[in-house]
Amino acid sequence: DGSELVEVNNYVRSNQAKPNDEMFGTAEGKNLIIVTLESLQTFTINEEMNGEVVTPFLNELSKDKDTFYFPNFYHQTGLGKTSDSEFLVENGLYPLGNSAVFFTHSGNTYNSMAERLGEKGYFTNVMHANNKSFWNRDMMYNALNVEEFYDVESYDIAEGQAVNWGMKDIPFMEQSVEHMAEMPQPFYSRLLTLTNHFPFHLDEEDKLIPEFDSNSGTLNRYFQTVRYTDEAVKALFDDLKEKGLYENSIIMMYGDHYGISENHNEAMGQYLGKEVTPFESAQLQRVPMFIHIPGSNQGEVVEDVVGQIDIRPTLLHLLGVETSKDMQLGADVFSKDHEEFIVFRDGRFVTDEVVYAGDICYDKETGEETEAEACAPYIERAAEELGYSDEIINGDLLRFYDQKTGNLLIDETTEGK
Ligand code: GP9
Ligand code: MN
Repeated sequence: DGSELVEVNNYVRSNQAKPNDEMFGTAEGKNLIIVTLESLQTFTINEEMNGEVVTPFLNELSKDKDTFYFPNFYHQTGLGKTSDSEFLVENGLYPLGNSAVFFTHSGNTYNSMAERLGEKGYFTNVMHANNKSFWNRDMMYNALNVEEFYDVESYDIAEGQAVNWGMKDIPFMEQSVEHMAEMPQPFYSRLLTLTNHFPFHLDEEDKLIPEFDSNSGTLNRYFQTVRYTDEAVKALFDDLKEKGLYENSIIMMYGDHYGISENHNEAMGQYLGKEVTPFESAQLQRVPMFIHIPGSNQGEVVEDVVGQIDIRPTLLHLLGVETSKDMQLGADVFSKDHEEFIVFRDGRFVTDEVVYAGDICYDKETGEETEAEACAPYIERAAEELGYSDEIINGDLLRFYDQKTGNLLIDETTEGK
């Protein structure tokens, strides 16, 4: 009957972070472009592989005066991979631990970011050159109130423009921007890239750097496909400028999840020059996040520990949309109340001081095992945070919530009975 919502609501309200007045509304009325960078991990950013720069464009962007770059941003996805990251972005809730939420809960009521921006007059859409039913996206996007899905049918894939899982990222960017040029403004577009996906295959002409030289062909090729995706992001920026869309847009880009699994620890250790312990594995769950606001001039590298759960409040606040009544977890990364405590979907967590992984408490600075007491208070909180999110999804609790007023649509007199 929705009575569980009382406790969930109390938790959400007491964990809310107030927006930062200086940042709130700084991008009001602008288009929002979110780019999901397939399988992109932070260990490739501002680093070299055998003397080759892997992400030249993103490196420059990370230092740009209009970019906030977050090197300590963690993914929080589970079995649903890309779709889990989409779920986090849209809802500010965690995906589920034992299933792909896009498949199992597309019939739920949600109050997505797309819905909020739609109410503000935005044209909301997702662009991804794959079959519309992959990850059950067509169904879930209806539940999320995404107005239009530009799926594979919306793209002309010429000879030589597909590799690996489908359309190459560079022509995808070009045609996506052509679609944007036709959209009513302001728009909210989410672009999902595809080329940097396991097993990381490329045509010869798209190999811009050599392979790595470990015993893992997967890791060896990964650097090349990352290098290609970097070129595609550059193409996106160029195309947006050419179509006159750049100035009036903010561009947020994030890695969806890891590309290199623990099966490649030995090769990964060779690249990193150190053994991949549970501590290092957790740190390898960092994926990059960039918030690029043309003309902002306030850009910086933000070292705080942040995660995908924080995206929704952060972006809505930048666009001048209040979220104090929203049923979301996570916090605006620019808020002074943002707490450095990020929970992975599997229960591991990271704070500014510790990393908890493999049931071991590590000192974040040294990577050495530290006393269990340093992690103890967070273990329960991590379970609680995931538990409340799961309750919302499993109980379809947003049915009983009016986001506009913050009212619970339940009979409070029967509550607890
Ligand atoms: C498929 C793309 C990749 O459409 O999103 O999916 P993934 O395997 O990364 O979840
Ligand atoms: Mn993915």
